[in-house]
Amino acid sequence: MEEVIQAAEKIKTMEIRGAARIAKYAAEVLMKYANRARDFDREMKKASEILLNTRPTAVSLYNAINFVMNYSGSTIEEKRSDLVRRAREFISWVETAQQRIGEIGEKRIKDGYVILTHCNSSAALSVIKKAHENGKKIEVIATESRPRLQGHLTAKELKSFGIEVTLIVDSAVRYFINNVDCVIVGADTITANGALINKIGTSQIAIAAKEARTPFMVAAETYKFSPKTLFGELVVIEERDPSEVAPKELLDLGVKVRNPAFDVTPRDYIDVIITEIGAIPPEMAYIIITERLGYSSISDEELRINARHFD
Ligand code: RI2
Repeated sequence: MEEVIQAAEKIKTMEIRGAARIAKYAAEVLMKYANRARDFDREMKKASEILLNTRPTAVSLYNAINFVMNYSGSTIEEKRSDLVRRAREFISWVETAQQRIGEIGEKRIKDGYVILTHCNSSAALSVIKKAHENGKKIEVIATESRPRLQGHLTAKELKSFGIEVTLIVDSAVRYFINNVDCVIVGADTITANGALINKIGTSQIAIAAKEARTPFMVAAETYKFSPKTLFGELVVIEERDPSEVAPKELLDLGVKVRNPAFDVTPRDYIDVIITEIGAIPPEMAYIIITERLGYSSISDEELRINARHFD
């Protein structure tokens, strides 16, 4: 179990981060651990709980773990090989979905576009990179994304692809929004009513974009849609340590610091969600959860048990 605990620590401290990356990593960790588990059901359940109790907001983690843990079989060997098969399937879902999102989303990017992005989203960057690959001359404005500065990762990544990028502080978004042709961000979770939960600051960008009539697009694989919200649960917004925001001397003075990692953008601000199965309006979230993720067949009670199991 030590390796699972270490893996969980990497997710918690954000050494491994990004909604898709943590989901894929959890599937990889479960797959490896399955080869070692002896008291199979009990040990796998324990491992999945440890991984799930790391970051509460990105539903991709919950969906990945549920997907992998939905194994069946009558012997331990059968269960093990079914779990490994499911983990592999999830990992390839992540990879192919991001590629598809790039192909679908890049059609929304015209030659000469200036695109604003926030934080560091592999799905959003897949769209931007694909547009560049297809010969479109584009420029990107990347917000630095306080407090963890994931915008630096975005700037580096785009630069290494040969894409022009300008880094700005988060509070400069409205200053630049009239120079921007479209906004594209990723998602940690999309709720049943089409709201987006993404890196803190996303909703302010959405407001600025709406005011300036700038299209606001979200790139999100279907495993970022939340089945739990269909059954009425609210998304838990992770609050991280104050030390990420303020220096010790300020904290020692007793200054109160709040550090929510995510915020909520209502669906009215979203023009389109680019998923691997198409460019859809946020109103289609319900259909994705029921028909694509298959949660129409699960009873309310089953879902509650499931949710409790992972609490
Ligand atoms: P991809 C990140 O969260 C950001 O909020 C980003 O928009 C989202 O995950 C999706 O990332 P964090 O882990 O899955 O940096 O598109 O807190 O890579």
